[in-house]
Amino acid sequence: MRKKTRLIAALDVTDKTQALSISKEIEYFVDAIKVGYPLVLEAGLGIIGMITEFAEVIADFKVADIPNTDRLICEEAFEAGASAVIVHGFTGRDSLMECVNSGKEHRGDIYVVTEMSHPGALEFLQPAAYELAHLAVECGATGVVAPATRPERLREIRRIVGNMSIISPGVGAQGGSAAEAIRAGADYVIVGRSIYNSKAPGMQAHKIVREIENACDDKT
Ligand code: OMP
Repeated sequence: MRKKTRLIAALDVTDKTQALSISKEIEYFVDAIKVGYPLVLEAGLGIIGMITEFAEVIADFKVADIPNTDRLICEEAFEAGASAVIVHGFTGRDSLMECVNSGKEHRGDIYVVTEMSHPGALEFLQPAAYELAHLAVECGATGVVAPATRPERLREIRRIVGNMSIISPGVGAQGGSAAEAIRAGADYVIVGRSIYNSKAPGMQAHKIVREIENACDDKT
């Protein structure tokens, strides 16, 4: 993924026309557009290829199954045009390795969820988050997903994964701040509702990009 604006837009809308018009409006401001079940279940897998006209697509399928099923899902996503797939690591090393291998075969990226950004993540995922980060490193994933809602946890996950890429959701609607996530070690922030529910998604994306730029300046 290019690293120009460090903004990934999560396009969780369920209307294809709206998805394409927002993609066009924000294309200049994003390094990637993340597409998941809400849009794909409504518009079909072909929507991934359509959105690649505007930006690289990350397929957020949170893949979490046995190795064979995981490989089949990753293949579908890459063959539809996605350049990255988000997967879970809690299914274990064999399942995750199958995703990583599929990524290598398709020259695509695999991002592994560590601690999720929502409150419920404290129940099961938080206790395992650092182990999941280690597992992502050991399996050779491209990067991890870590919470903008808990910068202190993000900072620790950065320490564990070294130079590995971190993409960080939870900015805006979930209460996290783009600037804080970047300062805590995120390479990219993921923003959904604050952009796609805005009356002017392009302007909103631009505003977040400026916030990220300022945070990067603070770090140097
Ligand atoms: P907003 O809360 O609307 O900005 O959307 C956040 C996006 O990031 C959604 O597409 C979520 O599914 C996704 N996400 C999280 O919010 N938290 C996580 O821990 C992981 C993800 C993700 O894997 O993208």
